[in-house]
Amino acid sequence: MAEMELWFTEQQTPDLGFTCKITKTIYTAKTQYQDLAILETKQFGRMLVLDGAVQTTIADEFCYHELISHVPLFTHPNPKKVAVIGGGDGGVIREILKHDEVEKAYLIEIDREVVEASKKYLPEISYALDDERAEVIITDGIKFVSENKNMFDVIIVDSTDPIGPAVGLFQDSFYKAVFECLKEDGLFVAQTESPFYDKDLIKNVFHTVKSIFPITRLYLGFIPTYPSGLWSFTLGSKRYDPLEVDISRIKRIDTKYYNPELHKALFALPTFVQEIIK
Ligand code: AG3
Repeated sequence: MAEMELWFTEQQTPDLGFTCKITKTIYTAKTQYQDLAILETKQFGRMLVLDGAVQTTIADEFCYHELISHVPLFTHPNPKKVAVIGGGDGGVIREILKHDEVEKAYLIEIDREVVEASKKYLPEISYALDDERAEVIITDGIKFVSENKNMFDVIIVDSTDPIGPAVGLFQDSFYKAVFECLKEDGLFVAQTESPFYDKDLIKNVFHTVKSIFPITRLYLGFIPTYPSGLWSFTLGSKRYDPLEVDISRIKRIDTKYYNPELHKALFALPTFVQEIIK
């Protein structure tokens, strides 16, 4: 008898699905905040899924984790204290710790079960959570940034889509709190979804950040498993402009996507994306 085939579909839009063949369901749980699944896919290796949305896979996680980390960290001349809001899989922490000058990287994650499942089933992504420079704090990121002032050089917002537990991470009051939580020359980056499907969101976030931070920039990357593949990141900065970085001074670190030549090129936007943030 032929083996039964199992397929997982993320419904990326009401009218479009992204489907992968599954060789094994490694783990599923209903946590306090969301549905969690770790699947073994044929195409991308292990995959973390939250509320039906692909968060990361072994094959393409480097694209997202490098882009959201190295752009801000190489824009700040001396990032010592860094916080990640969300990102319970630990991929961003792993990239941050490639920077020797970072003394401490905090992971502020609301859902303990995401951290635990990632540690157990996605060690390639999560291993740096055990580093002595990393500290995991299980709490609401919104509460954390509101309660801490003038504390970080860089904040990276590695959230899920703006539905469910992450809604508040896309609101004006959160970006204001991020501003206060940063040191006087601090900067932050947030993942801000697909320029193809989420134009209104990108527009709103960009203009909100622009009304709070002296420097606001949008950059793009390619993440194969995310809706449309084309993904945006919004950067707000108090002093340092990513476009003013002297790229000859960027240290070579071990990366597969990011490199110094890309640093400024990532900010060159297709015309339809320029239109979104006009
Ligand atoms: N955070 C962004 C995931 C967004 C994906 N959206 C979707 N598949 N609809 C990823 C967390 C990785 N550390």
